[in-house]
Order: sequence, then C-alpha cells, then structure tokens
Amino acid sequence: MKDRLEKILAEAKAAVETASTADDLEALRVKYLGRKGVFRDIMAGLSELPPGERPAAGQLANRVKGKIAALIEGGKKALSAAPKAAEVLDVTLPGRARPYGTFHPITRVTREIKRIFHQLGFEWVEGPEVEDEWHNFDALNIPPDHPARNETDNFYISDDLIIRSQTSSVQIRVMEKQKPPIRIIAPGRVYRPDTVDATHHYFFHQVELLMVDRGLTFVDLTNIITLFVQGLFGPDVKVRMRPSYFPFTEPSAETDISCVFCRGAGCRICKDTGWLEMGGSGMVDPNVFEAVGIDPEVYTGLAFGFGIDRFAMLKYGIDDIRLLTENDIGFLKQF
Ligand code: 2U9
Repeated sequence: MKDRLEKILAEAKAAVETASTADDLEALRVKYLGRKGVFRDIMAGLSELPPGERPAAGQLANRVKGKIAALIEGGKKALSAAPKAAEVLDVTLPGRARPYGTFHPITRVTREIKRIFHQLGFEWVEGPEVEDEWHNFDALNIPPDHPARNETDNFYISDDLIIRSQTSSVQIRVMEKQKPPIRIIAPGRVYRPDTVDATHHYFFHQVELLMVDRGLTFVDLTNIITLFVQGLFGPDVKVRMRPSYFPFTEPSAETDISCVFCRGAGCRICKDTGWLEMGGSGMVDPNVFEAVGIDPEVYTGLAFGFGIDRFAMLKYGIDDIRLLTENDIGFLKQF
C-alpha cells in the first residue's frame, strides 16, 4: 500500500506541475479526490488489508490525499496569480507600427535657416518676447511719436512693456553686450494686433539678421540675402531691392525674390508680377549704433527682417497662414 501511495503522489505531483489551466487542475481534483476518484478505490481497498495494518494504512492514505489536495489548490492559486494568456507577451507577434512624429513646417524652415547661416558663420541668438520700449523702439531710432508705437500696432502690457512686434530688440541686446564684429540671426515669434485672415495673424514667426563689421556695403547685404533665399528655394531665385524707409536702416529696401512658382514669368501667386515680397532690409542707421555705443565712423552694419511663415507657405504651397497655428493633424501629417 505504501509503495502504491508514493507512486500515486509522484504521478499527481507531476500532473499538477504540467497542468496549464484551471480546468486541467479541476480534472486532476476529480480524478484523485472525486466521489469516483483514485482515493475512493484506495479507501475501499483498506478493508481488504489485515486488521492490524488498516489504521496505519488509513492514516498514510489520508496524508497523501491531503498532500495531493494541497498540490492542486496550490496550482490553482499559482495560475490565478499568473498573467492571463492575453497578458502574456507573445514575442512572435509582429510589432505594432507606431506613427512617427514630424517637424512642423515652421520648425522645418527655421532649421533650414539655421543650417544656411551656420555655414555662413552666423550665430543663432534668442531674446525675451516681452520687451521694454527702449529695446523695441528707442534704440531702433523709432521716434516717440512714430506710428510703429501705436497701440493699434502693438500688444502693450503696460506703459513701458510690450509683447515684441519684431525680433530687432534681440540684436539691440547683443550689441549692448558684444562689440563688433557681429554676425547673428534672431528668429522668433512676434506679435501684432492684426485681424486674422489667410495672410495675417496676431502672431507670426520672423527671422532677422544683423552683421556689423568694418567696410560692409549694400552689395554685401544683397549678396547675403541672395545666398539665403537661394539656399531655401534653389540657385535660380533672384533678388530685387526696392527703395524704402525704416527708422532703423538707411538706406532701406523692400526685398523681393523672383516667383518660386513661375520663375518670374508671372502667375496667380505673384499676381503676374514675377516677384514675391519677402520683407525689408537695409544698412543699419548710425543712430542705432549711437544708441548701443558702437562708433558709426568705424563700423557699418547690414540687416534684414523676413517672415518665416511666408517662407513656409511658399516652400510648401500653403495658402492660409491659419493652417500653421490650428494644429489640424490632417494638415500636419503631410509634413
Ligand atoms: C537692428 C537694426 C536693423 C531689421 C529689418 C526690416 C527691415 C523689416 C519686417 C518685414 C516683415 C519684419 O517679418 S516682418 O514683419 N522687417 O521690414 N527689418 S530692416 O533691421 C534691423 C534690425 C535690428 C539693430
């Protein structure tokens, strides 16, 4: 009887270890411990033993039955604690495709601008978006009564503080700290209380350039702008400079490029002129140098200010500036 019980315990232990579901364990419970199970036959068989052996055999049978019951119960507990099949990581399954993010068109163009001017030896500088009147107007030779200071053209926070309307203030801050030669570009967000439509927004992105050195001329300005726009739109693009006026530059120019769509032949985008306005440029006005303590008799400077949003809209054929700020995933997924 002892040998038989030990063999049954070993078989039951092996069966519990290979059981992989609760149903398997329940089947083992019925097989060994059920009304018609293995131990019913064993207990029935005790009466066939000599009377003197029955008590010990019965105790041993009950101990083995208890061990098997504990093994099955332990197996069920282990299974209930184990991760469900659905939670088990099946490494043979194909990976889930994760959609890749992309850079926003403004970011793409800004990075392209950084790359172009890095190659030309310019440093990338940033500055505060909340500015004081000195850095946003006075130091830029903008007279106290100039319309550029109007509340209709600026977001005033207080009498002296505004949200910057151009990034020129960054150049002022650099010139207050650093003496020439200076080669910087200052991209960033600027704010103007404009009515929002397909080509205007109350904030947009601007890139300004400032170069200060000895002997710089208007030709250098035109050449740097040409290198810049050809880096963005290709080597066939031409630059046109039309006389203009800005308080912070003299001479000043409105800067155009040959239409990147019709290459100058005339089309709907360039209103059949063959040219696209880019922004303004000029030689730094001596009064600006005086304001920051740079001697205009020794140094000359060149600068421009262009809209990054405009570059992005031309480069990617975007016809409404509002698409650049509405975060429509259907629009952004194209880039
Ligand atoms: C300093 C001196 C001169 C930067 C310049 C413009 C002309 C200009 C606007 C065009 C479109 C900004 O993006 S826009 O709205 N800018 O027309 N900006 S010259 O001249 C400077 C800048 C800093 C110290």
